[in-house]
Amino acid sequence: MPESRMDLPTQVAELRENAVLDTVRQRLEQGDDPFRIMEECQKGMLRIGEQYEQGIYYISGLIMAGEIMNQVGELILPVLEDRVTAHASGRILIGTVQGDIHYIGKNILKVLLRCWGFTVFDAGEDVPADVFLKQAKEIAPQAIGLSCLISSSFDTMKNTISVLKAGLLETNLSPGIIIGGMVDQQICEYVGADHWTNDAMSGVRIFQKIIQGN
Ligand code: B12
Repeated sequence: MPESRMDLPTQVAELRENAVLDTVRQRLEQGDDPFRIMEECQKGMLRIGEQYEQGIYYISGLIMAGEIMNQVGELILPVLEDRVTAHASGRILIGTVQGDIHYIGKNILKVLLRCWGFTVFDAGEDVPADVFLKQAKEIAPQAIGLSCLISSSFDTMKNTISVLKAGLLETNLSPGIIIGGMVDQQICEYVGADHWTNDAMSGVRIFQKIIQGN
């Protein structure tokens, strides 16, 4: 099938970089919902992940997928920033836990949170627990978001949460902790987080609830 007739998730899953970017540009020009476009790209990324597990793609496929998603982000995020007007306010610290360098989802979350009026501090990727704690003490966030996409970092995430909880006891801070990425309810319970999601927009809603409840 010619790549221009493939749907967007398939273009992403087949790493058709130019076709993906053309489709995203066209759909943005037509006024399509940027969230929907992002969701469709994420679907394609999930397929890439599955094909990587099956040995159809190698690490180079993941790298290429990351590059495509970064470029999609460059097209979509400014449109999102223009569309959404800020209502909320509050301080949020986010970062990807130690051992994990995935940042695309975290960066999408950061832009969305800023669109919704939050002040967001991004600790970056591969962030050790003591760095999260140091930043939390300096920034005094009402909520903390931890991103994690690889199962080998679940224990790091668990450790980060216990270091944060223990370290903040002596302060008057008790930020809600939300985890996101390749996580679920079971992992949320395992690591001792307060909430979980694998969708940035529902993440924004959870942050709103936590901060409004403070
Ligand atoms: C691109 C990619 C890479 C790129 C990352 C580029 C970058 N710097 O970010 C590169 C090539 C570097 C990479 C490396 C690796 N990767 Co990789 N990667 C992917 C891939 C294909 C897409 C990830 C992505 O960006 N998705 C798109 C974004 C938008 O989605 P998202 O991250 O889920 O984020 C959304 C939500 O989850 C949410 N969100 C994310 N974080 C947070 C946080 C909070 C607080 C909230 C509220 C919400 C939220 O918001 C986003 C928007 O809705 C996934 C496959 C997949 N299923 O996703 C594999 C995947 C995550 N990688 C995997 C693996 C194994 C690896 C490597 C170990 C490979 C290797 N052998 O070296 C290394 C790990 C390196 C490391 N130490 O971290 C596995 C993990 C499997 C597992 N169970 O552990 C996956 C699942 C592929 C697979 N199915 O096997 N990878």
